[in-house]
Amino acid sequence: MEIILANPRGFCAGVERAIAIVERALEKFGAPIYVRHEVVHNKFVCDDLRAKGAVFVEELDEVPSGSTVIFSAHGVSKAVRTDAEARGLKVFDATCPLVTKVHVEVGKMRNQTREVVMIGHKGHPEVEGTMGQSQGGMYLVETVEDVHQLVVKESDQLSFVTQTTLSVDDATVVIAALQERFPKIQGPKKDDICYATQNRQDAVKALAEMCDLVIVVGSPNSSNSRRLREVAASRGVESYLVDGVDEVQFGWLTGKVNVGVTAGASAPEILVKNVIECIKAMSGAEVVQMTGVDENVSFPLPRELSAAQ
Ligand code: 0CM
Ligand code: SF4
Repeated sequence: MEIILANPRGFCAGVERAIAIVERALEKFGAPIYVRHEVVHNKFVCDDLRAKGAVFVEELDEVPSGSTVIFSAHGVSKAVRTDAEARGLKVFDATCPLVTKVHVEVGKMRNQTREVVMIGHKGHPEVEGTMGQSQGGMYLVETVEDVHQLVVKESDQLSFVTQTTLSVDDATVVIAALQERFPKIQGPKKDDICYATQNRQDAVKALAEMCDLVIVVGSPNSSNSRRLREVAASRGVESYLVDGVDEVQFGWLTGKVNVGVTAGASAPEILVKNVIECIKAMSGAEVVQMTGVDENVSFPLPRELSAAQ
């Protein structure tokens, strides 16, 4: 048996930055540091930060006034920013710059009095944050069916944006349906799916071609991790999402020749390493790395938390 590792996999630049913001804030100001929503959607990462003094909350009314709060990588609505200010909180913003880019686009579109259709998953914090860049004038669609049902005010004045972590293939189909129904709709060149999502989906497609089992390391609330499992499964390959090595089942390996392993953008490499070690121990498999694109992306920390300060 061979274990084939997808490349790239695991942490993206936005996740590295978001975790570093919490760690640096803890170092600089001491515990507790409040974090609005899981800073990234990974249980191991959040448990580790919690042990260091981070306190995760869902709403700002759980944060004592005068405290420091960090917004998660997924971004927040304008109302949340205003609320934080009104409560006198010190804010560090761990919103991924690629999510902020979409917020800025929405702002520009709304300033031109265009209505905006967002393609995304209902209830996801990134969708709530992006939809919350405007009071009204926005619509959410998830599927082609939603596009067919959509009622807008001015179909000649429409734009669209997307969640950053969608399935590239699913988004293409929904965008095509929007363009067919609203021929004048404007949008980004292709979509707003980020480089990390795109690259990890490309890698898992290549991986699935070579494997009869794919294991994706990531938490169940991580949108991009879930999409990786779906993409592999859509290639007809038995695929599982695991939060860690404890969830790997011996029975999955029976009769398999090549086992593919990858990880979502919020899953640390230590979890991948533990899964590999476990499969090796169970089966005596060899480990092979797939080649893939190099990612040389990094995002600076907020000035107050950067090393020079
Ligand atoms: O958006 P998603 O649920 O995939 O979030 P995540 O925390 O798993 O991954 C990183 C991000 C963002 C935005
Ligand atoms: Fe940013 Fe993409 Fe990573 Fe989300 S998955 S934090 S949008 S780089």
